[in-house]
Amino acid sequence: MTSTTDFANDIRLNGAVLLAQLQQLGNIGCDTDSGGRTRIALTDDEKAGRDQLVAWMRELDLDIGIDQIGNIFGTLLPATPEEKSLAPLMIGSHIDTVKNAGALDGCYGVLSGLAVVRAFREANKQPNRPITIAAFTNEEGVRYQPDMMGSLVCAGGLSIDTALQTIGTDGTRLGDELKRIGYAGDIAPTSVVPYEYLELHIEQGPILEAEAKQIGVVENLQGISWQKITIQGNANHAGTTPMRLRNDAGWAAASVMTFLRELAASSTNTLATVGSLKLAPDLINVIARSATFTVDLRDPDEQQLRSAERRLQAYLAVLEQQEGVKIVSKQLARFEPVIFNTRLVDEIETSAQRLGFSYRRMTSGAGHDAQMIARIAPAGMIFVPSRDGISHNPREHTDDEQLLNGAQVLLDVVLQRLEM
Ligand code: HGY
Ligand code: MN
Ligand code: MN
Ligand code: MN
Repeated sequence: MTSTTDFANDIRLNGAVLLAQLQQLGNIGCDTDSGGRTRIALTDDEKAGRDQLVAWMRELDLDIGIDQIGNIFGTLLPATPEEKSLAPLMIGSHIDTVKNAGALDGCYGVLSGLAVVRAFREANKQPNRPITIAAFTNEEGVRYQPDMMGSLVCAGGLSIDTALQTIGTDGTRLGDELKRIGYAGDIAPTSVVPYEYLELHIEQGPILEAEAKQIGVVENLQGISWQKITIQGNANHAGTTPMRLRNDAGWAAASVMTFLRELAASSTNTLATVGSLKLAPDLINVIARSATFTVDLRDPDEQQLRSAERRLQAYLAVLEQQEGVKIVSKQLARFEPVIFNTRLVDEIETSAQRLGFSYRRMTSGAGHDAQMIARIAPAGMIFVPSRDGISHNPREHTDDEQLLNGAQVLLDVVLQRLEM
């Protein structure tokens, strides 16, 4: 019976392959001018990324499954039938990106999961329970909302039928696109229930770098509220219409943005973002007939998030009266804050200590698939620093050494959780 240390000593991370695969995956859908890559969910470029991942899973001789929402699972099986029948230790994240993205968001967690199973393979060892690497569909949610959709369906938070019917911002139906790229699998998403779930991710924020910490031990994730707001006013001549007679949808949208900035400034942790704004008819000398924009509200405290939503709705009601416009808001996504499983959080902290890394406990500002899987299994997250705190941007970067630190902690936690 090998002790954990003997067993663990044989199992070593192959950092070179991990770094090479991050580079290779990062080249798929890459735009040479901006240096960013765009692999928006269910596009041809994302299919190319999926195909590459599946090829790497095949090289590791993993048991591959695709579920009905296109989540990709690669499993390293144990030796005995009893062990094979156990719920898997799952390591997951996503490989879809926003537009003009960095190479690490999501991909780092999935490929580090491959690195963990590669360490077993190269040491010719088998785990005592299945280890499943998951790449969840449409984590970013930029084309089809809500975001984190694949893991949400896996966690039973959205029915597969509703998900497949989703119409994207480009008018396409999610189910058709999934079929078109050849990833409409047959596994029932809710049939995949992990024993525990781990996600390694770049912080995508400035804290670890500012405090010169190597590892983030994530205790909780913020709540997220996404809305699409449409304001209908009256198009009119910019030169002949007195200011007091206008129903200006553009001005109304701008006043909501100012209101949101003041709301966030007056609260402890609430963040408010209007990331997309379209005016029509979008002409220099015509008062805007309509404005369509998105609102992204976040807060680690559910009551604060609800209060921000209520205050926004109250402001919109007053604005409708004052400006004589019609305002409709549609909820695109709504996730409550999540507190991670303390046993796993403690395990991650102990691993960081054992490996001699500086670390701090922290909240995740971004949403992650772990937020969904935490509904069905104990989940934990590990962060590594982001240079200048930048993400969702081609300048996203984490040093190789820091990337390997995170993967080391992931491997160590896996070995501890398997108690091999
Ligand atoms: O928006 C988010 O935080 C997630 O990455 N979709
Ligand atoms: Mn991500
Ligand atoms: Mn992201
Ligand atoms: Mn995310």
